[in-house]
Amino acid sequence: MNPKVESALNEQILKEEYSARLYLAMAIWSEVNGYPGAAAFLYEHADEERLHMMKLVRFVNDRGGKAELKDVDAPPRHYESLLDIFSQIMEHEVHITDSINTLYGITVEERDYTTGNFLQWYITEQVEEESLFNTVLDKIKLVGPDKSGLFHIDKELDGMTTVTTSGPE
Ligand code: OFO
Repeated sequence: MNPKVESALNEQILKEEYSARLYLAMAIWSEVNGYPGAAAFLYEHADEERLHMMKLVRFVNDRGGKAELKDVDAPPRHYESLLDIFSQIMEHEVHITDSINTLYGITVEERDYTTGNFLQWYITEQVEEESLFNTVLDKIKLVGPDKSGLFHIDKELDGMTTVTTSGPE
C-alpha cells in the first residue's frame, strides 16, 4: 500500500476511534442528566463510529498495509446542555468531513483510485450525518431552554436511529 495513503488512513482510524469515545462520553452525560432518549441515540452513534473505525482497519490490512492504533485523547466529561452537546457534534462532524475530503485528495494525488473509491462511502456518510445532526440541532435551538420542549425532543431522539450508509462492508 502507498505509504502516504496508509499513514493518512491510520490518522483517520484515530479520528474515528476518538469520535466513538466522544459520543460515548456525551451519551453518559445525557443518561445521568435525565435525557434517556439522547443517551440511547448517542450510545448507538458511538457504536456506529466504531464501525467506521473497523471498516478502515480491515481495509488497510486487506490492502497489504498495517492498521495502527494510536493514543486516543479523553473526550470532555462535562457538557452544559443538550444544545451544547449537539453544537459540539456539528462542529466535530464538519471537522471529520474536512478530514475525509483531505484524505480523498491524497488518494487522488497518489493515484490510489482503489482507496479513493473506498472513501466514497465515507463521503456519503458525512453528508447524511451532517444533515441528521443539523435537523436535531435546529429543533433544540427552536425550543430553547423550555423544559417540556426538551422533554419531547428527548423522546423523539429515542426513536431516531443514527444513519448508516449502505455500501461495501
Ligand atoms: Fe461521524 O462519522 Fe465517522 O467520524
